[in-house]
Order: sequence, then C-alpha cells, then structure tokens
Amino acid sequence: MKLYYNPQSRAAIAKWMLDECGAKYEIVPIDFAKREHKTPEFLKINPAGKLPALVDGESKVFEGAAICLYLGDKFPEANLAPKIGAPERGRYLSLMVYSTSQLEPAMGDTLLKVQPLPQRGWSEFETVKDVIEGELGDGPYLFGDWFTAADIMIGSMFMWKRMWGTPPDRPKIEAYVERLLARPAAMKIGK
Ligand SMILES: N[C@@H](CCC(=O)N[C@@H](CS)C(=O)NCC(=O)O)C(=O)O
Repeated sequence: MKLYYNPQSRAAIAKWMLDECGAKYEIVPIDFAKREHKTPEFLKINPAGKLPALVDGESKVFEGAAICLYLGDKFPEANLAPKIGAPERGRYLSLMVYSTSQLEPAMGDTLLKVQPLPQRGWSEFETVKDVIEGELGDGPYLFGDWFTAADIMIGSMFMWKRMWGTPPDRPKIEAYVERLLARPAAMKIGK
C-alpha cells in the first residue's frame, strides 16, 4: 500500500489510521510547493488533486473518510470498525460521514470566521459540538471502551482545532482529545 503524504495535511489522519491498523505501507511524499498533487499521474489517483490518497494494488482511494472506512474493513483484526451486520455499523457509518460533512466544514467556518449558512448542509459549530458531546456520552470513546476509526475521524478534527490555538471551550471534548493523544499511534501533525 502507498500513502500519498505531506505532514502538513489531512494525510496525517490517514497515517494515524494505517498505524492503528498495524498496516505495512509506503509513504510517497508530496511536495505542495512543487504542485506534485496536480500532476497528471497524481490526478489519476485523486482527480480532486488533494491529499490524502491511498493506493492498494488496483484500488485507488481518496477522501480521508473513505480511506479510513476502507482500512477499517481491510484490517478486521485491528477491530477498528463494526462489521457489516453488526448493530453498531449504522451509527459508525453515520459518524464517519458526519466527521467530514458536518464537523469539518462547521469548524472551518468558525476558524476562518466565515458566516454559517444552514442552506449549505451543515450545522453551526456549537451545535456540532453538542452532537459530539452527546455521542461521546460517558466515553472514553464514541463506542464506549471500543476505540474505532470514528474516533480517528472525529478526534483528529479537534486535534486540528487545538493546533489553531483556539481556547479550550468544551472540557468533555478536551479530555477526549487528551485520551486520543495518549495513544502510541496518535496523529502527529507536521512529522
Ligand atoms: N475532504 C478532503 C479534503 C482534502 C484536502 O483538502 N486536502 C488538502 C490538504 S489538508 C490538500 O490536498 N490541499 C491541496 C490543494 O487543494 O491544492 C479529504 O478529507 O480528503
């Protein structure tokens, strides 16, 4: 497997997932300044010209959530994804999609000081944080004691939020981030 990677990008999330899976993989460094993510060769892997992208034999996977879903199913022994037919599967898929369709754009609006518009399909960041707190319940993870790829997708967003230097405003979510950072394979941005 090859992960197309830049340490200053969302590819760090896919790398975290690969490491939690115990996968063997090769890093293909992508230099944004040289626009290596816009070459005809790379666009055959990810037509959107963005990181992360994963190649596994004949399979080409792009979009961070899709990569984590793919790996969760490919490495059942890592137990990072409820299996098809398991009662947790529906909620797991919902949280995986929620991470990039609601949480990430809502957080982006707030960090970039963009006016939220409900017509765009995602809630305001405060509402999203309420949802995540509710889904976390008593934790420690989104599925209780069971750490899954949903924690990687959702938790990584709050790790990015910290990097922006925004003041901690939700103790429950901050404590969750601390638990995730304590994992040996936790996402390392910029490395
Ligand atoms: N929704 C996409 C976002 C991918 C994305 O925006 N990646 C950024 C790096 S974090 C990128 O490659 N930007 C370079 C560009 O768009 O030119 C995903 O989750 O994979």
